[in-house]
Amino acid sequence: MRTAFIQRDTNETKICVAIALDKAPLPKESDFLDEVITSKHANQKGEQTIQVDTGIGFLDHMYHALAKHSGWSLRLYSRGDLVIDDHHTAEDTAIALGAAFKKAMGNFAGVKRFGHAYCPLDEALSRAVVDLSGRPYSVIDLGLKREKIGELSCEMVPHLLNSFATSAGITLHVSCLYGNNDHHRTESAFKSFAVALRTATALTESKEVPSTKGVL
Ligand SMILES: [Mn+2]
Repeated sequence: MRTAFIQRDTNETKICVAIALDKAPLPKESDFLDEVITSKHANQKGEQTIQVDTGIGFLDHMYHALAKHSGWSLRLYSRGDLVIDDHHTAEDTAIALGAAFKKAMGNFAGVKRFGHAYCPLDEALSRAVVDLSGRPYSVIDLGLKREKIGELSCEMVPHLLNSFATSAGITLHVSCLYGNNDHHRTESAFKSFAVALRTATALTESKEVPSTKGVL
């Protein structure tokens, strides 16, 4: 069962993340979040349960899209120092989510390892390429022009994708190739990341770790 539950508490943010791949049930320790997360905008139950509440609406929207198109169930709850700005919450939720993903993936045995995807959103098109390499690295080029989308600073979008890649120990390249609308550019980037991850994490028939080194 590729699932994980983690809590990450600092003076800046308090975060709980539960993740389940492969349509597995979410870890029971996260059930209390069902009572806590009452917002409607990133909250769905069906084949996938996805409940996200970071206190930043557009960030919830992006994590919702990431979970949905990666095929995850996800509960992510954060309360942070938004009275300062969005920086710690955006960064720390990405670190926590990356750590939960890494924990759920275990030793990365029997996965495809590589994945890539192009996803459009209307006029915008993004490309993501993922290698579950164990080598944290990212190249993110989104070309966002606005200062903010909702309450999320545009400068935090590449930073949080980098934070996820570092924490998860994956190599991630995401580019928005074109598009006029920054909401569309960002959402197409998250969707392409999700679809690439879904391919990379897909299970093969093998029980081996897909590396010439034998470990990832
Ligand atoms: Mn949208």
